[in-house]
Amino acid sequence: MKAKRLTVVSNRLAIVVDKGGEGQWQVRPGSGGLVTALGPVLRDRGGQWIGWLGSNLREMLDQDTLNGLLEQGSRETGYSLKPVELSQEEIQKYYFGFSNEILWPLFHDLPSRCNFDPSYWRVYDQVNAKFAEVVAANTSEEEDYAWIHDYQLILVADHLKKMGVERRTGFFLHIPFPPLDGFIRLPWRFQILRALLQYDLVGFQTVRDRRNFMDCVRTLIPESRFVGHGHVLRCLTPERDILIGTFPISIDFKQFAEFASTKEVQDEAWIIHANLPDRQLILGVDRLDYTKGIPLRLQAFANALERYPDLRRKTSLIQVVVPSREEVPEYEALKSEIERLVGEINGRFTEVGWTPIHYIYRSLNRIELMAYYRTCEIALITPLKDGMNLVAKEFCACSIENNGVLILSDFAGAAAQLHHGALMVNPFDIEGMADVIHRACTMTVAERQRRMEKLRRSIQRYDIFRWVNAFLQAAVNQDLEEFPQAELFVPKPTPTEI
Ligand code: GDG
Repeated sequence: MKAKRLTVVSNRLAIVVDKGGEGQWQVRPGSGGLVTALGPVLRDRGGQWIGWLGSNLREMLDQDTLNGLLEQGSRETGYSLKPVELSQEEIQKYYFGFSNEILWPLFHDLPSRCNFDPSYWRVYDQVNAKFAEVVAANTSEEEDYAWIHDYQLILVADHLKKMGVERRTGFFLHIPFPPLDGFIRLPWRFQILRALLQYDLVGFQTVRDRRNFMDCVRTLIPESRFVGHGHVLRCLTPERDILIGTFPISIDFKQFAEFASTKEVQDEAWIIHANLPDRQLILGVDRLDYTKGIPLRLQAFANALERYPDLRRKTSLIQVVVPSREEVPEYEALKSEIERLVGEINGRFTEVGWTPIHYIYRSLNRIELMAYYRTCEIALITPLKDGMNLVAKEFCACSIENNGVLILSDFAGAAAQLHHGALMVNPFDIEGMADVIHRACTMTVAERQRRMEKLRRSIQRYDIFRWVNAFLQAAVNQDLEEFPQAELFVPKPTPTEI
């Protein structure tokens, strides 16, 4: 049976509700990889998005105002928004606790950063049950396909089953899946693994992640086996059979390439260029996170300036750090470390008319971000581990003159697709990264173009729509195009979940 509506379920809704400059409540589109990726996919298709609004708004807003803002958000995004309400304790233990102090570091191979507090598990379980209730109330077995996203919501399908609710469900993990010796440290390893096996389809970013998952299933559930080949395999367990696949996420290449050539972006790019003339610009753009490898990257840049004096006065690094999880002490410590390093390196190398590192600690608007992608000749993307890394793909899409150089970590999911055209680095190797920075700065135009053409072709071919279609084909044997346009499908009224 064909699904008529796509329901996306993620920790955060696709909008941000906050107070604007004049103290008025406002709705803004959310930022981050998932919204960028799925917004275009749901728009005008009667799709819906279920998620948490990001803060405890019920304490600050009355019901009518909130409903009005959600309606406005739905009109602006082009799809229906269904909020899940969380209490302060739930936010602390499910989101900051289990998700970000346990699963995030463990899945990024940093178990020493985990805080295995048992109370986190109970609240994580309870919040996942809450999400399952909202899914159950707003979907039907015949009409919907519920596509659940990421590590915060691993238990949703399990809870739907426990509630006796039959739904077609798929799960996509945006972050890496860890190797067996990391995963088995998790005190709730059996529960997490068995819960993943309750989905009909589980998708991973790369073959590496799927292989790690298969190793864990084979070891912890020895009666299971895998059959098939290609990007989707069948996992047979004593309880049920499910599909597991690899679906590397991508971007709306065309939209990025077109937007990069608009006058607004060109004007902004010109301003950046005019203020930083006669030098090559290297760009780093990351959320504030210890997985992104920012301190080692700064050290590598300093090492390059030290060992290759020809780079001085001719090269600057623009490092954009987007505030994230600032309430967590570890993130605050990381911010201080980055700021200390920037100060130290600039203090050491700055000369009249040249500052080695331009550090920006805020979220850029879209025009500014595109302008930096266009102006900077080199992107330096060096996560210690990353599910994919969309910034790498966006930079290439915006390099419309084919003159950008991508320096990419071996441990970004994007490496599997982009290693042919990028300069690959080990993000733990400071001198190795410094050598590659020098190589990028001195690369001939012909080599830059040859590499960038290859990168752009690959991203254009496998864009966000290919990603969605590949997942939906595996899930319900259906393309995005086969989900009816909004006017053809009028969803049944459902209770408001607030
Ligand atoms: C997770 C996984 C995976 C960045 N700075 C600004 C800004 N951005 C946008 C970028 C990009 C997104 O945020 C960041 O995406 P990433 O993929 O790099 O990283 P995560 O947020 O950690 O995402 C990751 C991803 O999910 C998707 O599956 O690739 O591995 O960790 O789209 O453009 N946007 C704006 N201003 C900024 O300053 N507006």
